[in-house]
Amino acid sequence: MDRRRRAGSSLPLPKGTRDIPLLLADRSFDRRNQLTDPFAVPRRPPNDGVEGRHILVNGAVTPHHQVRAQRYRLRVLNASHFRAYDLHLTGGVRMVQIATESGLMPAPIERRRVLLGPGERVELIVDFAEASGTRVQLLSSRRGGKHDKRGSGTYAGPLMAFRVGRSKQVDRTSVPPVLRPLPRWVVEAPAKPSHTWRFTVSSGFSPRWLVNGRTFDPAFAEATVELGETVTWELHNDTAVAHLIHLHHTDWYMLSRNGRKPPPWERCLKETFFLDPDERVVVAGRISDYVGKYVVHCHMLDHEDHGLMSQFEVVDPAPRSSGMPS
Ligand SMILES: [Cu+2]
Repeated sequence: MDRRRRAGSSLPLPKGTRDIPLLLADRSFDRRNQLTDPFAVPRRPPNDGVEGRHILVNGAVTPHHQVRAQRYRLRVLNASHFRAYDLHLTGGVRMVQIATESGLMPAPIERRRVLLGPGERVELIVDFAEASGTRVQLLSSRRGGKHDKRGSGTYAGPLMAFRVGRSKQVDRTSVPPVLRPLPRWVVEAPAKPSHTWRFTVSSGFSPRWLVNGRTFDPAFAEATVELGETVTWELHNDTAVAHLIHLHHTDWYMLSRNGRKPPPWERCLKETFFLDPDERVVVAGRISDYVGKYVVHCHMLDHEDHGLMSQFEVVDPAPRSSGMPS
């Protein structure tokens, strides 16, 4: 984190009070405004997603924030268990994405809407000079079409409001056209996946989420990788609900989504991938730091708790043959 922050600190992006973290989480409360137990009613896969009745932004229900008519950097994290959001701003105010949960992107990208699943993060530059003297709402909407029918619907409603000052402000910030180049291993990654992580759900009275036919077993590693290797893996959602697949150890780069080039905002480093029903993505990562077991899991926490987690094991590279007879 420190290294990433230093890498971006020389850029002319908004700082200080114009750099705002926004944590989105849904929670339910009883009549005395105390948190309710989300697990009071046991739920089973595939219908085990717990949703709160209220959406909180930094712990408050539909809060407002006073801003000046200037550029701001909004660091948005979806910390909900299960809910996804399809974000946009009212009044036609534009959002320019500069970062994901893996830090700065190679270049900024203007977004009309931003789909954000649990565990995902985006950083958006918003220029409130486009809306001086008005109230700009941050909303989430339904995605429309098949996405809302198959257990993967997004929240619909207001999240918070920005009250934008009227007076014109000098703004010395800007969004540079180049933010952070991709690491070199991205172009060296094998095109063909060496392993597929396939997500399914078992049947019967006590169904569990499965990864390659197996529910989470802390003693088992599904794949072995050598330290220093760049691996290419496929993630395949073979279920009827969305999953947010999160891979530990390193940042990952998406090579394809459903056999096609990923959309521009996914051609960057990420560590959590939104997979709608039947979707397949191919991702590459350089295994660079430590040996040991690392998890791959759904970031919808109810799914993870009900088995949607697996592991890969990073091992020291096999000793190269010295050419000497033993
Ligand atoms: Cu899931």
